[in-house]
Amino acid sequence: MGVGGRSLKTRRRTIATVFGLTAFVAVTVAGILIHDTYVIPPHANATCPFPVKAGANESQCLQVGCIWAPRSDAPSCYFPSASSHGYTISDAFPDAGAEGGDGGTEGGGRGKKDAEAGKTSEGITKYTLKLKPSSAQVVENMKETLQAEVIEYADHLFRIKVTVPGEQRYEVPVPLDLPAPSSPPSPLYKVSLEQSGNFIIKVTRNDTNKVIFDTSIGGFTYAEQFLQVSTGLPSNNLYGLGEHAHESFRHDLAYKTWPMFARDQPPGSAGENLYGVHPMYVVVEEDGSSHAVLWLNSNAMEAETMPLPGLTLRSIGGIIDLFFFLGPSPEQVVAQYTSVIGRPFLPPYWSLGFQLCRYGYNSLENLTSAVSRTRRHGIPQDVQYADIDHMDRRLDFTYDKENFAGLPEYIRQVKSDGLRFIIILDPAINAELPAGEYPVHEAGIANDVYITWPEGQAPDENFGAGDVMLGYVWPDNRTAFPDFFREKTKEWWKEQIVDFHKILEFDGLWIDMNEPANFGTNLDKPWNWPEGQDPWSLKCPENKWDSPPYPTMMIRVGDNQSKKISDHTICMSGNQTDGTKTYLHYDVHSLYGLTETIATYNGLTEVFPNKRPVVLSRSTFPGSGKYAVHWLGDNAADWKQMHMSIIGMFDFNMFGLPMVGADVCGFFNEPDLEMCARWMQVGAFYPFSRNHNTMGTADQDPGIWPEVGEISREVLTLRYKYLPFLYSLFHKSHMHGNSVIRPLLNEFPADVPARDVDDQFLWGSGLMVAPVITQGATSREVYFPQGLWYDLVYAKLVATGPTTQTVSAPLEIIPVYVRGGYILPYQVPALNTVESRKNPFGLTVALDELMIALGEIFWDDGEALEHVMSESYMSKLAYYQEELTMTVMHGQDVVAGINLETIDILGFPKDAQRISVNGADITSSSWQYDADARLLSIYISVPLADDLNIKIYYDNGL
Ligand code: MIG
Repeated sequence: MGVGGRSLKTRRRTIATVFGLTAFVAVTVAGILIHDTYVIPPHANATCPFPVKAGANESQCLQVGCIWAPRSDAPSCYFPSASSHGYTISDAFPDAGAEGGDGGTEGGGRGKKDAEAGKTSEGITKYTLKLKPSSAQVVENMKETLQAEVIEYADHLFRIKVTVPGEQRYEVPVPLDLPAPSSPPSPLYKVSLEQSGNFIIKVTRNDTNKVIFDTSIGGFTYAEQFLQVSTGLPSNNLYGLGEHAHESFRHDLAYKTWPMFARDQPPGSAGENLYGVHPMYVVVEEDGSSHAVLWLNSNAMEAETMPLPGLTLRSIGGIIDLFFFLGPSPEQVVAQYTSVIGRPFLPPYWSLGFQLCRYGYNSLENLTSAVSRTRRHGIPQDVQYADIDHMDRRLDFTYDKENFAGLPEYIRQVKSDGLRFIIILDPAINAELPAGEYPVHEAGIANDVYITWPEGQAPDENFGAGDVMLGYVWPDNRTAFPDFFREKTKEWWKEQIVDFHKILEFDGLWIDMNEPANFGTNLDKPWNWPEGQDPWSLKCPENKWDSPPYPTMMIRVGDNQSKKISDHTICMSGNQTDGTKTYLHYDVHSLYGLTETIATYNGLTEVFPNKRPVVLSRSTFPGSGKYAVHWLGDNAADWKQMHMSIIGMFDFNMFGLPMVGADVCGFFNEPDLEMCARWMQVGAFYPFSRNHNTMGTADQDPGIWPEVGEISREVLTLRYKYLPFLYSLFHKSHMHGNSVIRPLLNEFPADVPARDVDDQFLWGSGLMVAPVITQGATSREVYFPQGLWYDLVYAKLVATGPTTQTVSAPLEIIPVYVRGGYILPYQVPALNTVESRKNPFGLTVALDELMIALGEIFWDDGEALEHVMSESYMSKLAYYQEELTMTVMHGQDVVAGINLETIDILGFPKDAQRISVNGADITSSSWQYDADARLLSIYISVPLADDLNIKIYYDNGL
């Protein structure tokens, strides 16, 4: 049935509360609220961002048909409400009034549709929309006629797609995993697209009857190069949208604008658009039910928050294509989202180990010293990197035979000790070396792999490059940019990877600068242009793509020197092709990282057949999580950035890319001992844990300071101990789409204080980390949600939530807690995972109030591709009524010879009288009870591959 007047009343109340206005006029005619008669205050409407150039003044605002309503703390120009701006549904709906409201036009193929609504097939309903003559004319080329489709897939999933009939507009060519459209049996939602003839999208959550999406606030605009959707939100709890440096996880709704367009931009605090693009948000509704909306679009976009609460999304190309994920739990939202964009890949076990990198070792000797320092301090390490300074003149697929002489031999040698090696690749290929000097590029030209100018538009002087678009990045000459849409490019890239692996036996690849970055675009010359040469830079022509009418906020934030969307990248009019279709770089710019990631992933599977590849990518897009690890870019040694790294992890876990972390101890600037120690501690709980810094700064690997070395050894040893737990979480994420790193709200969505906690995080459900991220602090406040919380290291109950406690945390301590009710599998740690994987296992069993705990362990050989989609390597752990059972569901081959040896039961009330393992009593010397800690430790030796049943007899007073 239609949504009816009830929720509209709710909406009006919300507006009234926010703005303190009392002057609402609602006219009720026979129980029908007439939308048109609302007096909605302009500030409750979507911001009208035109004209952008000089900042709107009154006459400019009025000239385009928007409303001028100046206020010091808000924008001054607004769209008229949806009753005059936007579209009408060109058909009539006879039953609208009968539904007791504003004309519920059902999406979803369940009857009551006017035949004229369009061809309706199973699960798909189509509508024709007409632009109202009264609409604000904010930009030229407003579309007169649109087609809106509601496509239903499942109870929790539907899509609203708005296209222009008769026009082949660009649509994001990223494959999605969608079921066939069908009318779901019991949808969690209701969609209506019409109120009083106005095209207004309204989505209601059925069980709470809450409106979760409502475009009646105006701002539905569809023009050639400007698309906008604006919605009221059901609560202030807005999360997501990326990639940005968010200073708080929950969004500030005071009109913050966040541009989204892939850019080589270090995280700052001015709301810049960073490396990747993730146009999705999550809202936690008042009762904790949560939903997500993805606008699948790869053009330059921006999101603007509103205190209403509301959100405006804009794009300057493509189509409007909104996907709704109804949850209702925040974890279900992530799982539903990744079921569509692709489940996260399962990282090989070794990549969960500690990783060390820096830009500017400048010699093999400096690199090997860092590795030795790490070893000397007993700090576990699995991966060592070489950055661009290991290359010969910064040419991909080469190494510097002077400063890095002996690198191939060194890599082979450390590999035999269990260390892995990852090298960097940049997309920009030196295009100007003399013939015979750089076969990589010659093969590139021969195979036509590069992004080109549109036909006939290459500059007159193009330095012999034909129609290839040239730029300038790290090499000493102009560079060309591979077009990873082309089959030939993928083949060529794969060959380079395979060939170079014959020289340097890397284990994974790090792909940087893939926004793609270009230096000095539109400027006189790049900052690093060779001295003495005639100044030159890539200059983008004037056309509708390189100078779009609405360039988005991105030209006004950060270091956008040329004030163009091509700033620091290549020209928007550039051409790419998949062989069938030609794409404008304008449309596919933000997919550069994803396409390079896939090409690199496929190259690595060629080198390592049947092994899971590691590709670390800077630029990402929805779907990247299927292939990529991501680091949060060029942060700085700064306490605030340490905090933001936690928020960044939350964001990327929501974006379906859980293998994420920030540069530990900061990339730019130099940390002091205290900062690096604290950062090593929090970084030990990043899924991707890598210490990395920039050229020209002092070394900051943990062995540099003896104190940091000691602290790092301790905390990384703790990480290594619980890697089986982390690995099992990744498997779960891969199989079911769960997050790995979780904000508290994912586990406690109805807990109001938890919605704001972004300086604590969970590994899955069972482990909570509360790092110290404040200079000088030796204690911190920790919020413990509902339940029992045990200190992980001291195995002692410390809190019964919900409660906030001040906990002591001197420099050598990072507070980490196990949550009652969970079993964490662990393994005796070692200096790397090759060694630790041979060690015995243990279980940390943390009992809840009912003395129950659950867990699971996924165990395989740690790298084979074929295990990836299998549940058969999973064991379920359960402790219930004094009985611990482990049901093993995996094959035996890969775990043969590994034993389960220690079981720590936290929160056990008394010493045991008798313990039996698989039916046979064990001797009393095989367990130990610490009455003070209430910790029962049992020592056994059972092959991990076997089922297990442990029964504990004790005097429980019954
Ligand atoms: O503009 O390869 O984000 O991690 O060390 C610098 C050198 C280029 C940027 C990457 C950073 C890397 C650096 N790169």
